[in-house]
Amino acid sequence: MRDVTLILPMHDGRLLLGVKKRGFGVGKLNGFGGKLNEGETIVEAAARELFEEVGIEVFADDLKKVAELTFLFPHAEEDWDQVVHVYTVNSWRGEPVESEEMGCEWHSVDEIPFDRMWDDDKHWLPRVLAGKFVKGKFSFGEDNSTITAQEIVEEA
Ligand code: 6OG
Repeated sequence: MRDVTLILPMHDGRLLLGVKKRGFGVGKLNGFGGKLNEGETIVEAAARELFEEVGIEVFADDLKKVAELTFLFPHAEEDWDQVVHVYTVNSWRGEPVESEEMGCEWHSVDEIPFDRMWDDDKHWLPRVLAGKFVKGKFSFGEDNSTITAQEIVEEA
């Protein structure tokens, strides 16, 4: 199953999110990230995606892994299934800026608009925001959007 990155920049009790403008998950509010290029490590890919999608530069060491999520789409093509490696980062260079792929909006961690996000986010993101490491597995139904089964394990 392919490895994918998802990065959540955080500052002052707020989370940087963006509306995905094209491709997988179009229209949904999400963190930043995507597939690995050939020869890249997961954190190298995460840093590259952050720069490409929202214009900020991070050191790989500043990325903190906070979750590993497996998403299964039994009603879609097999390449939809993926393992998403989620990181937070609270230190970067540059100002976040909207790109062709992603919008860019700040949200208070107390008021995350889960209704604009993937169905799984309301289950794992609050735990990550509470400082937990989360391992999760989510299966999606025929609409490829609603969760039909889930397992979540929290690690301290
Ligand atoms: P591209 O494949 O377009 O990047 N992603 C998900 N994020 C959340 N919150 N929930 C999901 O539930 C997700 N499935 C994928 C990983 C897709 C981006 O979307 C994330 C990547 O950051 C199913 O390059």
